[in-house]
Amino acid sequence: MEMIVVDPAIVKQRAVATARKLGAGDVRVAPAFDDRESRRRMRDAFSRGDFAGWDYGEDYAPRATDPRTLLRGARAVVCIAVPYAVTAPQQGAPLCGRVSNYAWSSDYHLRIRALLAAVARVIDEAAGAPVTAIACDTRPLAERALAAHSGLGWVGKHTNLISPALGSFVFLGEVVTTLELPVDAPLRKTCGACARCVDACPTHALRGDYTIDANRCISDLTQRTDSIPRDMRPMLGDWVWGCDICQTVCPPTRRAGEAGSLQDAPLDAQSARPSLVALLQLRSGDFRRRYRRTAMGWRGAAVLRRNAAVALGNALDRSAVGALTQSLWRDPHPMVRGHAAWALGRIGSPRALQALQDRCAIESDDQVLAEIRVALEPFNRVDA
Ligand code: B12
Ligand code: SF4
Ligand code: SF4
Repeated sequence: MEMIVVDPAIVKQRAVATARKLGAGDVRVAPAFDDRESRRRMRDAFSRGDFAGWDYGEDYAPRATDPRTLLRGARAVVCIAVPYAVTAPQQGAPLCGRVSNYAWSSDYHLRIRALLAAVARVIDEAAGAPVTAIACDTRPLAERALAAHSGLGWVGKHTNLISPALGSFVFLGEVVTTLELPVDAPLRKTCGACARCVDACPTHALRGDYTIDANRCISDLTQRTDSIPRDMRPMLGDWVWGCDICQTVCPPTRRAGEAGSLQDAPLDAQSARPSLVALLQLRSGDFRRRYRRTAMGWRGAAVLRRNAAVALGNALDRSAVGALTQSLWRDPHPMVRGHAAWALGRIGSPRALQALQDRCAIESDDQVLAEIRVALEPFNRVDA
């Protein structure tokens, strides 16, 4: 690449214009620096065990809070907020689950990485050399802290970044660069006395001091690959992937939705409100066809079948007993059979209990057997 000397303010302008043309709702620049304050917050969170289910190594916090570890010599970070769907989908089929709006359409990682790559190209071309690295979700980078430093918004009590104009239903992405682009000022804003998200969270995951116990967050629980703790299952309600409750009640996000500044309606009602029985019966081939290209595609079909079993247990609808019984007998994954047993125990109809007893006589997996035995205990039933 030929070295071209360009005014950093013009490079910034071009980067911003490119990002906006490709769907960014706001773009601002933060300095790349060693963010000790966010590192302290992160370390405190890890030592409280707030992220016990995540495999954050010892070096995660120092790397995530210093973009210069991602790109040597980095001086600036272009922070980009891309709005996504807020429009409530039509009511789905009877007995349908609920998918978080961030997963309604095609996988955001792919869309945003394409946007970030285009912005990076603009900067590289202006510099006449590769001077950028991009990040969205999967790289060790404290994206919300960076967005807050750039002035895109503030970190709310639900721990998401809130843009004053767009609310919090925005994805974040970054282009880290060694070019010294002019930086923007952070906002001086907090949630003040508001605590709507804290009160609305059904699992009490939010503490109200801008921290979260992620082990209790439905978003985390629906994405884990092992069993969902029994005491948490009733709190999942009909969520089968992610959760939007704390953001849906958030005043700036509500205002943004009402102003119509957000986009992306679901592909169809089925994407947002899938039939729970269909999800419970989802096989790998159908999973690949339907979900591989969405943000729900990374955990596999068994996780979705498990989540559908939990939501059916919460729906307490006897019409699901047949499908749950089939699942208890036929699902190849013991985790799914175990959660189907739990759901049958919750429903507790004579047919559901008979299915549990019959299976108990021949089930060979210890964990499934343990689930069946607990499900057969009368105290486990909702009407007990
Ligand atoms: C792990 C993870 C999760 C976990 C843990 C969530 C959490 N609250 O940390 C789970 C699975 C629960 C999750 C859920 C969701 N996630 Co998530 N997740 C991540 C991921 C990969 C890492 C987050 C992380 O490191 N957490 C550890 C904590 C300790 O670090 P942190 O979140 O960065 O928090 C720092 C800042 O908040 C900062 N901070 C706090 N207060 C203040 C104040 C000031 C002034 C400053 C400067 C900094 C600051 O200090 C903290 C420590 O450094 C990020 C992508 C990324 N690389 O950042 C996406 C990300 C945070 N997730 C995202 C989304 C969309 C979601 C969901 C909304 C999806 C859904 N609908 O289900 C939910 C929201 C749940 C919730 N209430 O937070 C978006 C958030 C966009 C936004 N507007 O903020 C991100 C940024 C992905 C992306 N690129 O768009 N997620
Ligand atoms: S995403 Fe749901 S479970 Fe998680 S903190 Fe928000 S309201 Fe609570
Ligand atoms: S609901 Fe209120 S407290 Fe929670 S993040 Fe939004 S503004 Fe802050």
